[in-house]
Amino acid sequence: MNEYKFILLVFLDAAILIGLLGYYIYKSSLNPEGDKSIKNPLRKRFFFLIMLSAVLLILLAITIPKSPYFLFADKPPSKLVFVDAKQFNFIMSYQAINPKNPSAGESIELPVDQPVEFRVTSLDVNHGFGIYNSRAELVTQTQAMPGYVNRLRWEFKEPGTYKILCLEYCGLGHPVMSSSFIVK
Ligand SMILES: [Cu+2]
Repeated sequence: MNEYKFILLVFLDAAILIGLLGYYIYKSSLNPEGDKSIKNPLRKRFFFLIMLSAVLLILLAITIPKSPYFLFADKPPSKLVFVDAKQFNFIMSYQAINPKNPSAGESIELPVDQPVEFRVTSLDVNHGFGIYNSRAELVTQTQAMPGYVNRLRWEFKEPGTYKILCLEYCGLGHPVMSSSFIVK
């Protein structure tokens, strides 16, 4: 099971748990006089809030360190790829791209199991830079914005051909805006 499925499962379990707790408290509040064991309904509510806070704190503690913003922050990338998105393709190069005279780019090959860095920008409008594996699963992504350079670090675990798709509607050619690179 990969970590994303694990996180999803944790969230689903927590949602079910919170739902069950809420239902239990709702049921027990329907006829408080009938149940002599409930001396003070506020105590139950307080207990529920404490439990809810504990569950939320645990979830935050598990998921925040897995936030992609911290991924590979302490590892120097072994390869740098410059990406300039432009209606309607992606120009990729190992060298910085001159925005005034963008070249056609070059075909990119990246090493497996090593951190690499994409420096993504746009030459016209906002685009998305989504990387898909050979099973068409989204691996990682960032936005391509004119005037900004977004750094995307990743370590590819599987060799193969990865496809890049634009993830933001950028004009009539958006559906065909794609590119690819090889990891080996
Ligand atoms: Cu697009």
